[in-house]
Amino acid sequence: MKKFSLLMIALLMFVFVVGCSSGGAEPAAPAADAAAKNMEDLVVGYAQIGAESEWRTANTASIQETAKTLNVDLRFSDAQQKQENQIAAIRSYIAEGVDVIGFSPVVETGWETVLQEAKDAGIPVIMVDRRADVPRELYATYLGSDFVEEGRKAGNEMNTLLSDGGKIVELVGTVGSAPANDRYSGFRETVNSNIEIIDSQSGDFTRAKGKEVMEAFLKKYGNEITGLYAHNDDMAIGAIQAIEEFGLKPGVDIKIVSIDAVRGAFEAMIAGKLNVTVECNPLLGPQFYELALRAVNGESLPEWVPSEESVYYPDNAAELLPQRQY
Ligand code: GYE
Repeated sequence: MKKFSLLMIALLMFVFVVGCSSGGAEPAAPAADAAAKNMEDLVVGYAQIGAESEWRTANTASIQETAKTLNVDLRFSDAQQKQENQIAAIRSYIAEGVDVIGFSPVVETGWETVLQEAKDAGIPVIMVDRRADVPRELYATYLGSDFVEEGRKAGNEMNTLLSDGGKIVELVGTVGSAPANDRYSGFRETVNSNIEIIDSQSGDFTRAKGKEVMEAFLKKYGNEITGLYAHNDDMAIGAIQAIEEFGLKPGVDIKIVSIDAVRGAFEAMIAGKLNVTVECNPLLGPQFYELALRAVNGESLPEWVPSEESVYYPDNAAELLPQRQY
């Protein structure tokens, strides 16, 4: 009986496949052309992390504005920095049957199940900005920065600022996120051994938390602190306030290196309160839709498409600020 039904299923599948490929009154077009979609045909689901930083605001604007320009049908959600909200959003895009899903995984782990669901539904997934730690077959490509390299650059900058050594504190990004993990380890690859990291705590990539954690550091270590490494500009900007309220001069008494290169960082450099910012480019919209279209049209994409970045200093910050797009 079981054998018989298996045979029936196989037969039915054969009839279906043959029927689909050779039947119909229209002459069969080449497979690639028949499947090819244009930008304006694309329905994209995008599960954003939240609005925790200036960087994120610029990133969201780039995703939304580019969709408008390209006439892409974008379904966008903000997970308020909660993984469960992102998973729920991805599930709803699968249920809606979008063509492609983009998302920035708030943390690296815990995505296999939902990404397998997308794969089973035949929907390609593009990781944007942050990476998830999942097998290669569960995503089409990853578009984003080399966070380890950003950490290395920050370490080198701290070496220059504190060439005689010093004691520094570190404001870590969101615990378990790719940029926090990588900026933490990259920094340690290059920072000199005469620079002691006396404390390291998460400020969750926000100004408010950056300020709060810096206050605690200052209370604990006071004037001992000669440097601060912040995993993003927003936390550095929050910390700058804490340092001033404590009665020390940010950028002078405490040398500060941070990452992102948002406008707020340029303003802080112009005011002499921030020493260096390492760039992390949030304007990923154009590249994202390009990759989305290619994925939907069945192209296989590289595992990683890196974004280009630089490092900026106070000496030409005023000159560069007007050109900054974020
Ligand atoms: O550096 C930070 C944001 O994932 C690269 O997230 C991004 C980071 C960015 O909140 O400001």
